[in-house]
Amino acid sequence: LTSDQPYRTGYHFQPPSHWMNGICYPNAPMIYKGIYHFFYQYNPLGAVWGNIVWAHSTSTDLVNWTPHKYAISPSQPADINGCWSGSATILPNGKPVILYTGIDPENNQVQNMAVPKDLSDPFLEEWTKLPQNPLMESTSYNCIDASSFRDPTTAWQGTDGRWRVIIGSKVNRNGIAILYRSKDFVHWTKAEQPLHSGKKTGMWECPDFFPVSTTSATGVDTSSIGKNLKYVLKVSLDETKHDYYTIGSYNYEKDTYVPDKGSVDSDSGLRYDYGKFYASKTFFDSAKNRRILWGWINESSSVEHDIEKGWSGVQAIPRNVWLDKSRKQLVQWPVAEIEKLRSNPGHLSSRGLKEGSKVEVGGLTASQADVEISFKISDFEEAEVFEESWRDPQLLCSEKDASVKGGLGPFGLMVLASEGLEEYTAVFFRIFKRRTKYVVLMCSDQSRSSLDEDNDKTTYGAFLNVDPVDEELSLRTLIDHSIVESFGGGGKACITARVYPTLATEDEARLFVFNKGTGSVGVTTVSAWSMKSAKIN
Ligand code: DQQ
Repeated sequence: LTSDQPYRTGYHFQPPSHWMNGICYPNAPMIYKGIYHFFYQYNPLGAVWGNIVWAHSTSTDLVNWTPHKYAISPSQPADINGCWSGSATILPNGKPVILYTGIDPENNQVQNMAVPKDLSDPFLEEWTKLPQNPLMESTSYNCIDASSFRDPTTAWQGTDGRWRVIIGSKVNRNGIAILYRSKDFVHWTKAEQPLHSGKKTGMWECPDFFPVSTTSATGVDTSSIGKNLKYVLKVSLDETKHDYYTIGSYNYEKDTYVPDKGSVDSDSGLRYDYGKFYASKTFFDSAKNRRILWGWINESSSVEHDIEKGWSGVQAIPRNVWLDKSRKQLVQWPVAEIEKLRSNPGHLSSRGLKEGSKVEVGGLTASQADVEISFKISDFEEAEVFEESWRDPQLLCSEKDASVKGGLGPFGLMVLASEGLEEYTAVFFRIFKRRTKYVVLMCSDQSRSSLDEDNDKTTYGAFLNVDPVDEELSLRTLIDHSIVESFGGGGKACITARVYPTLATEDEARLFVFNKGTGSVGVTTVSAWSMKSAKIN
């Protein structure tokens, strides 16, 4: 089967089987009685979007997944035309509830609730919808457009004990997080003020609002209240298909969120991932006191290709997420559980990378691997001067792609490479001099990833907030057939790409470390493993 399906993943979550097609995004991830639940938007009838139901899988380790029957599918007038995104909330009595968007007979978006039928079933296979649904509706009275009113978040309790939830929306092209409050979780009242809004961003899909600790990397419950907390508001921008976030404060009295800096838009917003990663959602893992982020990675191939291969959409590896010491951004790292799939470590023969070096990391299955590498620069003489007009890291990475020789860099990894380098994806750094400091650029260059021209081979890039004088420059890349998921600077910048090599598949794929810059670069550590396949659905 594998040769017909060279792009199916070995350890990244996909729907059950390739003839059951679907597009998926995470809905309502949660942990209940020690079992992780993952729900996702699924089309049982095809490899394109439509006929949306909630598919459901569970896991005890976030690595291996067991499928269950659909948790929620259209049955009530309030969701007869589709069961769209939503979130789970674990109530103080330990009971999980789900709020989700239903599409009603008039194709209006409304918010509904479902509860487990049998709380003694750890798999929570059966869900009962409330007869009162819909619980929240847009009306001409409250001026919300019924086609832009969706994706309720996990609810949180305010200092007054009432529940709060936000719903994504827009007014003209201004994104808005509409706030609702409830005493009993069933009767919801719209607040006069939204929690937050943004200018000219377009629709805010799948908002997520959660506290992060300012004193440790451990996660906190969504309803936590206290001094040592900052808040994160993330929105998925329908117009650009990227997930943006800001870090800020939540005023418990006024029920408003104020970002410390910037806004959730393409100009100044921070992104979870500078490649493909959308409609993501976090949950608090009470078993391990961490906050976990799930994101959806769609295809970079044509719809025809999706239909031909019979599936579309995968999930990123769940990421632990916490506030960076600078308090200016988040840090993300693949959950530690994934490391149990590591086997057959690879090896690298040389440690110093002079100009033009290309060294193979051998002895592993390079189409399904986990690579960690650290670089140390001791001589910055060759660093080129950073030009102040270089605002857009993605543009800079595509202009200065992996084939463009530089001063310090490009250096990094060539993954999913064919023997003759007809195909490769390059994940690399460049270091520029900017006055007395240095700027680190991280790129994922897909332009030579496949000989098949029918794919989107856009190059991605991000600036990485690491000082290469004091710190080593680390890169971790999870390679999984058609996924290249990279974490720079210990998770300060993440870039996920989809690639479809025609030669560099299965055992033909190679892995190289390279340096195409004139300046020398030292490799301090390199660890690479073949990844065993997870049991997924
Ligand atoms: N897709 C869902 C919506 C959400 C969007 C429908 C995100 O609920 O806004 O499948 O891609």
